[in-house]
Amino acid sequence: MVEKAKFIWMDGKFIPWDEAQVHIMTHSLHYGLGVFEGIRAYQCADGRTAIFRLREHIRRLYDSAHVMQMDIPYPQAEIEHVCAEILKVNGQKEAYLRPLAFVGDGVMGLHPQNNPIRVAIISWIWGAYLGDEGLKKGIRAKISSFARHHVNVMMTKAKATGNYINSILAKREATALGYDEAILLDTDGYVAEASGENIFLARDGVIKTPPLTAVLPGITRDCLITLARDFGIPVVEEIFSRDELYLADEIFMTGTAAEVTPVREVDGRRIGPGKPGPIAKKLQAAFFEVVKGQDPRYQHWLTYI
Ligand code: PPE
Repeated sequence: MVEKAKFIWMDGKFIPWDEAQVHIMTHSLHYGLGVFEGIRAYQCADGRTAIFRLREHIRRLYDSAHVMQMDIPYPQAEIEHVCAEILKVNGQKEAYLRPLAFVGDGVMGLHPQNNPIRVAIISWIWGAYLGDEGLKKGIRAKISSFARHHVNVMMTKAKATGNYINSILAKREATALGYDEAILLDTDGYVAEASGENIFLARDGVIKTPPLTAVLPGITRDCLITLARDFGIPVVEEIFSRDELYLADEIFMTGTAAEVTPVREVDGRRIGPGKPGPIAKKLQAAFFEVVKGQDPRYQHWLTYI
């Protein structure tokens, strides 16, 4: 259960958590058109709170809305400002921020041209998405029987609410079979991403991740590519098949919620020695230093509150 915070920002103002309700005729509830973000704020080593890559997340929110032809009725700067404010009004030193834009009520049917675009920002405490043990020891994943969206069926560059039905189907299937996470292939059969994370493999000292075709352009993915290259580890963005995963020395997944989570098994095959490898461990440690403000090279990724 999500623990309630004091306030939620909705349609321009802060209101008590329990009052953030919508009408059943809310268009997005019926047809699944909405766009959202997930952003983490961390308490830094010096005690201050910093939102990680706020500008990039809000930019992606507006990009998603643009793709979906939803006109968010606030300037980007205001949404960024509210993300900082909500942490203050809720007294949170660390939190997960969830901006959500959706189509309100008005007409029904598939042409909701004049229905209002509504916006909410929620902040709650979210621990390790794939478990503390998963972060430390690695998780077990399964290739899903569900394919990731074809690029002309859903708009995969958009973080759209409806896109996530596919993720839920995959996640349910994998967890029902006793795995921690699902890995989805694209409609050509190549590895795409996990239900809520981008995916990377390492073999012989080279990191590989699928190109940005059918996958979400992950902001954590971008961080990991940058950090790896700074360490001098080569990174290629290239398509690859599921058996390359089986043969990897290391695999890890990245996402705002999942942070950097190693994978120790795929489809019953042990990955490398079956525990997090040196590259995943090094990058995970570097990532946590960056988000906590301990790496001077990446201060520009932090918005201090
Ligand atoms: N792919 C998908 C499908 C995805 O949902 C996410 C984030 C990513 C990649 C990584 O993107 P980024 O957060 O920018 O590095 N998934 C979000 C939602 C998780 C949820 O269950 O809700 C997240 O991590 O916030």
